[in-house]
Amino acid sequence: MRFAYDDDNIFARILRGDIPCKTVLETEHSLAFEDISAQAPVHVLVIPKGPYVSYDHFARDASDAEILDFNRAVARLCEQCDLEDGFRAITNARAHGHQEVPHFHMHLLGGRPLGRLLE
Ligand code: DGP
Repeated sequence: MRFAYDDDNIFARILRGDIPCKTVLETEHSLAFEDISAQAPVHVLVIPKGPYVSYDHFARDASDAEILDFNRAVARLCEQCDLEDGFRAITNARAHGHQEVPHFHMHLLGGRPLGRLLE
């Protein structure tokens, strides 16, 4: 698969500081910030700082350091955002996944019972 990264996507602009965001956590390779249209009391987007379009792109091409950093950021967010009662981690990819922003991101949702995901 060929992944073409668009430098002008909204999360690239957030990473460059062109657009503000409410930062929840920043690490060497990752950034977490509040989703602009939160679907739950906790709705954080976790993104790598590198130019990856989707989860499969990130998992294939990111360095071990980036992948470790991202996953450790998720673990830290679970503590920082008081998600001990549970959470949902979702990542949408391409058209069938209804991905709107073409920079890999994980939605981390919690703070209330979220119901069944699939019927
Ligand atoms: P997805 O469909 O998985 O690509 O979801 C993209 C999410 O990004 C959506 O929940 C809304 C959020 N979002 C879009 N634009 C902005 C923005 O400018 N700032 C923030 N914080 N979130 C945004």
